[in-house]
Amino acid sequence: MSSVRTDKEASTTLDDALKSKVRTADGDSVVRALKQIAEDAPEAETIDGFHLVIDALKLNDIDTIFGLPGIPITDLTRMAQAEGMRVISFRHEQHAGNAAAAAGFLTQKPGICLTVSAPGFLNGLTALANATTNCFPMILISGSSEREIVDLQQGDYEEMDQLAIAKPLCKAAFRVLHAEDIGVGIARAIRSALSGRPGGVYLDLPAKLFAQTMDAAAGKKSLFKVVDPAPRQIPAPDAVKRALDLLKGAKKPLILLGKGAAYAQADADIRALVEKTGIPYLPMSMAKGLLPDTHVQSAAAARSYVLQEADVVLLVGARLNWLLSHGKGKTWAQDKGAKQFIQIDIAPTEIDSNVPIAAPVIGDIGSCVAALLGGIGSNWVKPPAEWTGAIAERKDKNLSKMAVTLAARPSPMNFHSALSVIRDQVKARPDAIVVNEGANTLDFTRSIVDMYEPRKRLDVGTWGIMGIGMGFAVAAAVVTGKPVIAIEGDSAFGFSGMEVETICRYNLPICIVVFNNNGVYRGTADVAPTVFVKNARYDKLMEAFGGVGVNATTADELQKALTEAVASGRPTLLNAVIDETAGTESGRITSLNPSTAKKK
Ligand code: ADP
Ligand code: TPW
Repeated sequence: MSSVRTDKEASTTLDDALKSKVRTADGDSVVRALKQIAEDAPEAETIDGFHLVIDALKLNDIDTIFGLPGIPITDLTRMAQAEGMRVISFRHEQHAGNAAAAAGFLTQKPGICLTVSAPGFLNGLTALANATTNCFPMILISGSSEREIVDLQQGDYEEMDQLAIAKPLCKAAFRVLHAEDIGVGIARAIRSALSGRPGGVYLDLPAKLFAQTMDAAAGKKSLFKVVDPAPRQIPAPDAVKRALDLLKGAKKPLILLGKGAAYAQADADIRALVEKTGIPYLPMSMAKGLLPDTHVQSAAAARSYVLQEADVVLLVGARLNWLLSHGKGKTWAQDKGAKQFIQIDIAPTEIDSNVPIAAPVIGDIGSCVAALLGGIGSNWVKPPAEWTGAIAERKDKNLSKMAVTLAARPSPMNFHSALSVIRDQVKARPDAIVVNEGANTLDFTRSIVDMYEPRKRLDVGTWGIMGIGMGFAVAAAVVTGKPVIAIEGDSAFGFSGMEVETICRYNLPICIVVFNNNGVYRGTADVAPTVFVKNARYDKLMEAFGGVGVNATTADELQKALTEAVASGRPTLLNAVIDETAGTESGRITSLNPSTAKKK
């Protein structure tokens, strides 16, 4: 590492030179002395750590940084901007981190979040852990204090052993100490985030690194573009055959699509697999739109029935976690006879995590689905009409019932009447991206608002985490340029609400609809902790920063304002006034809540 002259070494040399020349000098001779030193210096062209980081990212086709400035990140963001990168600056690091995660999910490139040390780093860490939990590729890059001071705990400004703290919360964590290792550090971070099961990576860059300089040519040589960062993983032929044999023998087969399938961008083959086999399918929430929700084979409107009745279930990029009742119990009617699972996943250790998997197919979804398709010839027998007919019957019944509820226009609005308006708007603009969080607001939106295109729905994901709203919305608008409709519970919105300023600052085409029912879950309760200020006007928040705010008390008002917002592309917040008695505690997952479960 001796070839690298650190800033400290550089300034020491300058100090010594100055001291020797100006011991008795006045101001003018100091300037003259400095000029002389500069002229005497060898002509070698150098590059510093800042530019090596920027060049390494750009070389790997990363063109956007989400972050929040502070020493030394401010300089890095300024230089990145000057070098043509898009820098989106947030009001809180968690939202910058969430934006990076969503960008990773949407683009298959790791989203970058840049923060300062200790508190900034910790604020970004929730997003990093959430990205890892959801299998979204992102890289949290944080500035940090000098190792020498951190390790001796000498009390630096914002001192913290960040690498150690990040390690258990992400897929991989690295630190770069020397300028010539920046290329390798960025490459390892990118490959770790993207390969195999995607996830979050932490990259620790001590402040001192940015000011290090090295010979420009050697610096350039030290950077490289990662070759094939997410290598395909081809499933074993015997695993494919085992899966096909099981599927062929099924009387009541079901395909379950998860957000891994959405991430994989194997849209055409997934659709072909569903349509060629004729097997009914269920999308998990972020897989909605992989095939249009109105597709004849969608069993979403008969969800409980198909989960209970299916005999063979093909999981495509979906884990049998709490969102699928762990593949056990009443939801799956496991007592009625063994249900058999085929599971496509890139992570071999996911298999058997909850129930035994009869036919694991390990590989990337694109390759696995293509291999299954290859084994489905013209002699494929579609599922019995008894099965598909029974599903269709239940679907029709449930959809007709739902249509009546959606057509009602109660005053004040309830979740259904407000969501029927949003449902129509998304139908009219299927390219719009829906961001969704809350409890009742989440559950009702998921079942009522049909999606028509892949990767158009972003939500609270595997953790059911509140606070992703504005970060996800900003990323969706920035990386796709499409209109975004963020459907937010009033509590959920509060977690990231200050980012409306960010939305206005960048003039993003985002329309936020706050489902304002005066509290967490609902506005009436015997316990005060869940109740908010009555009749709050969230629309005024947006107006404060120059966006459009509308207080919508009827479905007609909501419809007009939403249509205008999506058409105009202007930052807009619609305060949708919802009946404060309409929600239930924890939405539809009351069974997870000990206090309400007992009451049942
Ligand atoms: P959902 O919440 O929609 O059910 P999960 O997040 O539980 O989905 O599951 C996603 C699964 O997809 C993870 O187990 C992950 O390993 C897997 N996965 C992600 N990307 C790919 C890919 N390209 N190929 C195969 N499996 C993938
Ligand atoms: C980081 C717990 C789950 S849902 C929710 C909270 C606080 C808010 C529900 O109220 P909201 O929606 O948004 O008004 P609605 O439609 O029911 O009225 N902290 C984090 N994540 C979670 N999940 C919680 C708390 C929670």
